[in-house]
Amino acid sequence: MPATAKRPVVIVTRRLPDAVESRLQELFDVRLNDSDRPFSAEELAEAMGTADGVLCTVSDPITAAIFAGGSRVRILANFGVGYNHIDVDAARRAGVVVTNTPGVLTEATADIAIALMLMVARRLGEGERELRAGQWSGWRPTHMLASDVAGQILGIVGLGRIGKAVAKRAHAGFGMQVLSYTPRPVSEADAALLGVRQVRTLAELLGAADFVSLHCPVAPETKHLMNLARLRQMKSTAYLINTARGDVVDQEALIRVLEERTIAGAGLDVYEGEPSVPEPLKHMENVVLLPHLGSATLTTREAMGMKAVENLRSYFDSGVAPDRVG
Ligand code: 8YV
Repeated sequence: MPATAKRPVVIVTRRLPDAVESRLQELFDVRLNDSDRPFSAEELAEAMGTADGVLCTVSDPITAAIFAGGSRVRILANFGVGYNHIDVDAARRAGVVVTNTPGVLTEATADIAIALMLMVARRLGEGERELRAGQWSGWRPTHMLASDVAGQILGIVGLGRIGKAVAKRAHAGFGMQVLSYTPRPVSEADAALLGVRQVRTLAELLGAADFVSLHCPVAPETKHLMNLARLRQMKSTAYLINTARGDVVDQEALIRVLEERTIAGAGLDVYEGEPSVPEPLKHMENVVLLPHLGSATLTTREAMGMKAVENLRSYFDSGVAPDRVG
């Protein structure tokens, strides 16, 4: 961009790591959100009307109505790989490009999936709560006996970047037998490298796995993929792990199978209707609840931010955004 050119106006909906905010200030006429308060629907609509680019996050539901009043915005640079909070068809109709940040949060998110498996199976949240409450009476052979992780069967639903990174950790690190169900199977050679056996049906995976870990995006085909019938296909000793999106699981059905002990427990990082989390889940000892921390390391959040910045910069300079999804 020539130094004399008028700089594009970019509105950023949430606080970002310092390095990312500094880079945005270097490149654009940027409006940061120092208060970090989420934008209301009215504020989002206003941003569409006043900015050339909006850097948004999962906490901004960008519905068709947001574009209704007409828009100046040309690009929505989403900070995150999942973009189900953006009505991409409405953006396209409004002539607005949508981008995401793939690749840079794979390892951090895979780590959290493994952490949830360990936490829920080994009763780590429960143990820590007991100790902090002053209820730990000391070591004893029968205290808080839990389930094994090493050597168990892990079923991965969706073998994209994050699913593969979880498979590698589970197979190489924990000696787990890894099954995967994915609409786009990888080659047998790649599956062998990952230590994964690809199964043809979700039912086969659900019936065999000790842990079912979700790694698919939300789309019409995957909304409530884990419904009551599918949850009931899981083993009664199995755990459900969700670091993908809350909407992939029918949350009411999950509460029901947990209450009925149809499955052994769940480790969740994402919810339907975040940040609200249903009360019954908060009272279950066999459930681990994290506040959407999948990508929450400083280096990852910086890398995500820099990717969003690069999408904006490249689009304003050349009309091409590297991570265009809509
Ligand atoms: C992000 C995520 O922190 O990238 C994603 O899809 O779920 C998270 O890691 C969040 O989406 C930020 O917008």
